[in-house]
Amino acid sequence: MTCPGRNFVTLKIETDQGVYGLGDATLNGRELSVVSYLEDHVIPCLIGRDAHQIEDIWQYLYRGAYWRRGPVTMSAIAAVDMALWDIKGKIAGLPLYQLLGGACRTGVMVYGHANGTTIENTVEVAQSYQALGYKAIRLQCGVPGLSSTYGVSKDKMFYEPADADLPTENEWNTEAYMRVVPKLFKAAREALGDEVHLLHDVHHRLTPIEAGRLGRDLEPYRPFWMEDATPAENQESFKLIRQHTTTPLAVGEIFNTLWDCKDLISNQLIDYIRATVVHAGGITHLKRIASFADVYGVKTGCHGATDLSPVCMSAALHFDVSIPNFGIQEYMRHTELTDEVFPHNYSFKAGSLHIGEAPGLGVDIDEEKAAKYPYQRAYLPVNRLQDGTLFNW
Ligand code: CS2
Ligand code: MG
Repeated sequence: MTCPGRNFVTLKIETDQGVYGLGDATLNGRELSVVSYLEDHVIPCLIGRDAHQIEDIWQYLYRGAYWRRGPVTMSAIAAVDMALWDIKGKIAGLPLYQLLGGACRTGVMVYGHANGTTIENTVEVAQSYQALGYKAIRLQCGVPGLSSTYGVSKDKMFYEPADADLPTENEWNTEAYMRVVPKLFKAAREALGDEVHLLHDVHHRLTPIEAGRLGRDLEPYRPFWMEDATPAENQESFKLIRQHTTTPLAVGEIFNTLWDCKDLISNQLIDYIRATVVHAGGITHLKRIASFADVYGVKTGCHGATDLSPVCMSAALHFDVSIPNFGIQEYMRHTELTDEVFPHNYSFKAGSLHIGEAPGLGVDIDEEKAAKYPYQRAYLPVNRLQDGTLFNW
């Protein structure tokens, strides 16, 4: 548990041969639940096992828990899985992607986050990302009349929504939001040109028909995707969105198993699956999801926010570079302090991340530095309509 500006949970598995592996177990706002799940329920069962038996250990932790699925359980299993793959790569003397079938591409295309309080300022930040070489940029801007909204922060290179010891309250107005996003995309296309990929995160805030309308309003500006258009517990609801728009749909950063997205994928209701290594059971399970998605022409678009540690980002890049149906990787940079605690090999060049050739994941943790930053409780915000109704954040 370390908090170099934000909380991260890291699992370290040591073998009796002195080789160790790392896994990210960070669940934003519920970190201590995963620490307890690991320390009190998982680790006692791992002592003495053969670290090479990655699949058997995955099945043991998934089926053996009886209480399957859920973000806490699957983040804990993910951390064990990442650490075991890290160990296997180190013992083999190979970067992990070589054990996953080798590289299918020369680099991993990423998207950065341009955000601003107004359309003008968001477009300016987007131009600075374009100048840095990004080929894909997410656009999030303030909503006139609202004091706060998702995705807009004072920091322009990273975004940390877990901002207080108790949940801060954001306010929301769907109509005002739906008026501003098409204007944002129109201005961005005019300023950035036709080639750059433009993305947007609705963050679970529309009804299916509203999402259909926004998707249609954005079609002239050809978004790369519209993310989390509507809450996805009811996978059926994406049929309604699909009936009204050809704007590509992405969903899944809060999913934790294939079962959360099986119907969305097999009915081709989405175009990108956003499930990520740390919250969807690790590399072993995420490869299952990607293989299933490949059958239906659905690509990956892994979540990669600041609250997923450099350990997860490293694991994700080995996954991204080695699967046939890679789509895009989110890349919210980490602070310098975080990068000092988690030295890593990946690097950014011309719009892509490159994982490097170190054996295993290619990331480490400086435990001495990590110990200097104790846990600081931090919650994600809650969101209310302007009449006080509790809504989706
Ligand atoms: C967002 C995240 O990156 C994204 O697409 O949805 O910022 C998300 O809100 C945070 O990861 C939640 O901790
Ligand atoms: Mg998102």
